[in-house]
Amino acid sequence: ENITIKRALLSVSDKSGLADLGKDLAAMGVALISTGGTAKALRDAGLEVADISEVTNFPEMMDGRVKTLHPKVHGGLLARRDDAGHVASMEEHDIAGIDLVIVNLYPFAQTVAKGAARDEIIENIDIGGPSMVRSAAKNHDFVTIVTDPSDYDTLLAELKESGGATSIDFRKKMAAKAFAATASYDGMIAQWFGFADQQQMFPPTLPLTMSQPTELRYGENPHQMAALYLPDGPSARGIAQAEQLQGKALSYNNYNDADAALELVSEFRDGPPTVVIVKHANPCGVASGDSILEAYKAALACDSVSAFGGIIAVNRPLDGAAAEAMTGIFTEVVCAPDADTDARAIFAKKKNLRLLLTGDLPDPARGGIGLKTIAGGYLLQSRDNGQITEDDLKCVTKREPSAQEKADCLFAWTVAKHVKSNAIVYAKDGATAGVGAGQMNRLESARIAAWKAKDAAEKAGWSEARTIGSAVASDAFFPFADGLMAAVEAGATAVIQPGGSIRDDEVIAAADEAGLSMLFTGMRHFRH
Ligand code: 93A
Repeated sequence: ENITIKRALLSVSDKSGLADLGKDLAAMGVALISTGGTAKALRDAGLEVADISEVTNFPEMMDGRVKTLHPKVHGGLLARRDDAGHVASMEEHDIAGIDLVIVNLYPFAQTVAKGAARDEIIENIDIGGPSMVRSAAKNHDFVTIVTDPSDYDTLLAELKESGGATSIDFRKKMAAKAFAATASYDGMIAQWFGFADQQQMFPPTLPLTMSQPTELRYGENPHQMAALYLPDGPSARGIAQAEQLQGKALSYNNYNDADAALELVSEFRDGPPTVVIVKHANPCGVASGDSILEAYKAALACDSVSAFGGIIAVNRPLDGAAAEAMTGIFTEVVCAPDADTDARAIFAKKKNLRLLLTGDLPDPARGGIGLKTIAGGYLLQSRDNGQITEDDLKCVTKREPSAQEKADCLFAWTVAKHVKSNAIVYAKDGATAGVGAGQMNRLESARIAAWKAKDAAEKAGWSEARTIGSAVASDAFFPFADGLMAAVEAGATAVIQPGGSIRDDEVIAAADEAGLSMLFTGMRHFRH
């Protein structure tokens, strides 16, 4: 049924297009009611407007927190005009019907985005606006609701076409849009609470609101469908926000691997130039150096076989020399905070290589959540943002580590945090020497890492594997001495691990006997 618009309530934060809309409505003989700022804007445009306080017989109060929350407003919005009881109530309480509502809400997301303080953010949680939007949308049999300035033209076209009325189809469509708008608005607020008080508030409020998904070519395998979702409100920066300069769209696996690479290199945000090479979400080479070029060479030398088709992340803007070296073998994706014109030109020639610019690297210590599906449910945990410093290390052996051993221990430990468990990482002079990932026991990871280091030495023509004189990190404690002994056999002289096994004494004794220096971190980094 068509409903003629006689009385409209306008209350908008985004005042774009307002004056023109007001003029057109007034020209059609529609009476206008408005809240403070909106009324002023309409008057400035030469229009006649009734203040909401005239309707409610109450002043706008409490800094505007209470403006439209009144039965004279909500009665006018919610009354069914074809219901005798409702109509009687309107008459009894002198409530006039409102036929059209033009509302958009306090700019909550924009206030968060500009880095406002908590008080200002809270003040920008709109209460009266969404209430009017929901009242009008619920009563769309009789009331038209428009929440998006880009719909003003559609509204005017509708009114012109129907002689100053709207059709039920139009009102339904706008009501659906209105509920979507308030749902996403509240979703953003809920998300902000979780985001602002990450550590204090757990479990966080779900569901999180998400953008429209971007479809990906396929999932982990070609027979699986896949899509990328971005949070609708505030979020940490990450691979999902990176700017892609060239190459075809990223695949599901590319996103997953690039995320792993960026997360690991971010641990070195404040460190020397560092390069991470990732394959199948595990690092296969990580190194720090005097330049990105030097670091890349050292990272590649760790496992040049696996690096083929890998994903690289760096912690400094890319220059031409590093870019040139990186194009020496096939690489899927390179992520960097930025790239200079030389680097961009070199990559531009490699059509299949995707260059992602991330801007400043994310804070490795930030909060956040990890979400994983299991059949019939979801597992959620806070992000592994655990970090240790030198002060947290406890030497449990007779021999203290040398400065270099300690530095290599910390380096290996940081890498091990980002390797699938069981993780064993050998490192020497700020570069990984061997990475053992994803085995079902720690001994095998230790053996595989050592074997790979030997292989790398043969390929590079070095006289010995770089595990000789290395530091070794284990993501969880050694339950027995055997894993440790495999590292000793490989030539490691220093060990870093959480400690905490019931057989720690046995493991410490074995370390002392082998002349090792062993550090306990007191923190575990399982990653599955
Ligand atoms: O502070 S509120 O939650 N309380 C209210 O009663 C209320 N009524 C409308 N916010 C309220 N509004 C919002 O004010 C609207 O959603 C709109 O965004 C804004 C318009 O204010 P003004 O007309 O003063 O610029």
